[in-house]
Amino acid sequence: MPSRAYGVTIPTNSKYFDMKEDTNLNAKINQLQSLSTSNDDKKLTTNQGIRINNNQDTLKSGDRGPSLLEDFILREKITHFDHERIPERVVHARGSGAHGTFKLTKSLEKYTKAKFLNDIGKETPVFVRFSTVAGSRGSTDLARDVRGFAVKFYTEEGNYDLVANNMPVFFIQDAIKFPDLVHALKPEPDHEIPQAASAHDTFWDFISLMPESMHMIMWLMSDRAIPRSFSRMEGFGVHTFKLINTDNDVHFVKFHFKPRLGVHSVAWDEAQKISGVDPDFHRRDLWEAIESGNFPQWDFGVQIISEENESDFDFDLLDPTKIVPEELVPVEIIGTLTLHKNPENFFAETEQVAFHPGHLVPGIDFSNDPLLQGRLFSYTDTQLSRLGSPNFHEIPINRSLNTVHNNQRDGHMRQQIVKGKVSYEPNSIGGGCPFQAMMSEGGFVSQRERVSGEKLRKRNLGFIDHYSQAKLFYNSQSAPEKAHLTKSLVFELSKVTIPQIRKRLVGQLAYINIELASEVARKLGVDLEKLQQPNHSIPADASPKDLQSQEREPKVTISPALSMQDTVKNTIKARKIGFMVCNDAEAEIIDDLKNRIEGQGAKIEIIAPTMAAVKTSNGNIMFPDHSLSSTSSVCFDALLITCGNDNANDFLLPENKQLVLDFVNEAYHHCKALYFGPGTRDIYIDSHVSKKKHEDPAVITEGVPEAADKFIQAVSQHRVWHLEIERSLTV
Ligand code: HDE
Repeated sequence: MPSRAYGVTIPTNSKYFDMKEDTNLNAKINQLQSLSTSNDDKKLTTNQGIRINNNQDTLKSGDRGPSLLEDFILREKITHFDHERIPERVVHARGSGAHGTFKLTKSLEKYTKAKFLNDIGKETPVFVRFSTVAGSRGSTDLARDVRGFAVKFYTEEGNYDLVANNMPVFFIQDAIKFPDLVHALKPEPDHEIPQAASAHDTFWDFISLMPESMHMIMWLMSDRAIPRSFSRMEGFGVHTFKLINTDNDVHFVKFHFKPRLGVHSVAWDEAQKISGVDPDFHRRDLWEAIESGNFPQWDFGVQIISEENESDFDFDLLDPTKIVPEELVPVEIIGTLTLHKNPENFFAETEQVAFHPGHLVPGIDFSNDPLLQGRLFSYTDTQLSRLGSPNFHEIPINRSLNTVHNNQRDGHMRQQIVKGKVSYEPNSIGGGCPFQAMMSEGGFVSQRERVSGEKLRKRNLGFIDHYSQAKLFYNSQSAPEKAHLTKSLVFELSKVTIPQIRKRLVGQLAYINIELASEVARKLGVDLEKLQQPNHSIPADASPKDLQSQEREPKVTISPALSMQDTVKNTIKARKIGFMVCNDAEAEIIDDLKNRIEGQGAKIEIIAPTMAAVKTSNGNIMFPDHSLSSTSSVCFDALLITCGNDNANDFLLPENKQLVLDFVNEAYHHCKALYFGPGTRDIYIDSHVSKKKHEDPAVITEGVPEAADKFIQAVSQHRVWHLEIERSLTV
């Protein structure tokens, strides 16, 4: 039915309504739909359901006032407005979510009794929230930061949350240091600067005194911290968890999500510009990808380690600053995660969703990782202050598909109406209900584990080696990745105002790689020779004998899985390509390129000199998506440009030419693929592209054989990072 607002009729066949007609329903989405409402064709009411006759004027004494206190409609509206904010998350405040499905492709029955991991083909509804860590709710998506990758599986046995990140390790080994880490990372308390950035004194002060962070720092300074999109990030459970089967056998497990589109990132210069031009870049990408049917997908994988092999590694499996290299334990792919539906309401779903690593189902259990153990306390606690009530599990997005039956009652905003007199156990009045479930009936039983030991605050010596895996990460990077990592360290540390902190950090880098440390030292004006490095990794009470016993030769020194260079590069699906077009441009070429590119799942957006319609050579009209001044090259993965003949080329008009050159030059320096179509010779000549000295597979000019295929191939490669220096020399 068409809807009307102020005389405007929105046809029901518009894109907006199409997306509501969902073919991707699952049990959770059905449950949510039964709890949602729409205002279409309804009369305006108060919260008490009374129809409102005039929502534009306050009730006044005379038409010039004063306003009357008795105006309950005004009071209700303003009171609700005054209270419509809730505290943002203390970390991970900025986030974007989507619904989807997890489909099991390989049974893990041998290892776990968790039903959603048993039957091949089983589909489990999920809600996933991606986030940055440091910034507040309104901050930019492109901050250099870790990304949260929190997955709520609505299983038939209750909710299972895998509250993961896009990096497989963490800054600290023990939960007790988390508030210190976050205080150091967040804006400084005196002036609340900087927003969503680690490049400041307090963060690097803390890090320079925290050698266990050095492995994570390698990840954070790499391009993994500035992803191209959420759909091109990996996800990692970080901690070691346990799987338990029906015979109560235990296996350790590490969880992985591997993106079908590969792991790809933007350049740091680009990230900073995107933050200005489109701070919602990742959120928009996720939304648009789902709306256009380009559903983001990940392979879900596990690394399984038997209890007997727990001590086989040169690190402790409980240490969250370590990975289990894939060369030692391969990742077995067991299923596919697909995101296919955008939320209907950001606040109700993405903001109110409450994750918790302690939301477990039978068959999955924690390990004794001291970081994980602390998280088990934190997440319920934080929901109480953020969502305001122990009934947060009743908020629609948090509801389990399995119905909830227990004797907990009352509290702020209780929704469920539990019948009967009984809310205690044992009881006879209620016939003993609700009954405890036996293990065979799916009752959760914690893994039986022998524990003993003195009560003490001490770290195990197996956690001491802070540098081997930082080295492993650095050594596994390609040359351009190493260069980016070095540059970002220089950028971040250049923002540090206290020289002592810079020196301390350079000293830490020297334990990882001396060339890296020297290069950073040179650019910061630090004299590496003069640095006397205390080894902060040695606990005060460790004896030299203890330390010697910890020096173990790492089994893996290079891991190709850690380099984005080795990622998937065979698709242009969901790429966003800018097509710069002006009047008289050859229609045939535009149509051909557009059809081919869109046929492979990429999206073309038309950029014209202004928002005025463009008339192509055959007289057809094209409506631009952007004008030269309303967008920027950083919003696109690649650029195509085509114009009319040189006499009538709007791009060469004085008001446009510099903007066009900026577009082209910037895309070139960010190592993107460029296609120069007919009529673009002058632009090509005046741009930096023409100064190139060597063949460049990602610069395609009209007329070369199979130009369109070559362009598509270049886009699928993401970027020509190996040509970055060459491309920057053309300025
Ligand atoms: Fe979190 N973390 N965290 N964290 N975390 C939160 O919970 C915390 C850690 C992660 O989209 C908070 O609901 C402690 C590791 C994600 O809603 C809070 C410690 C990993 C999200 C909290 C950690 C994570 C959070 C803030 C150290 C990767 C966003 C709001 C002991 C495996 C979830 C909230 C979402 C959110 C505490 C460390 C991932 C305060 C105390 C390690 C993805 O409870």
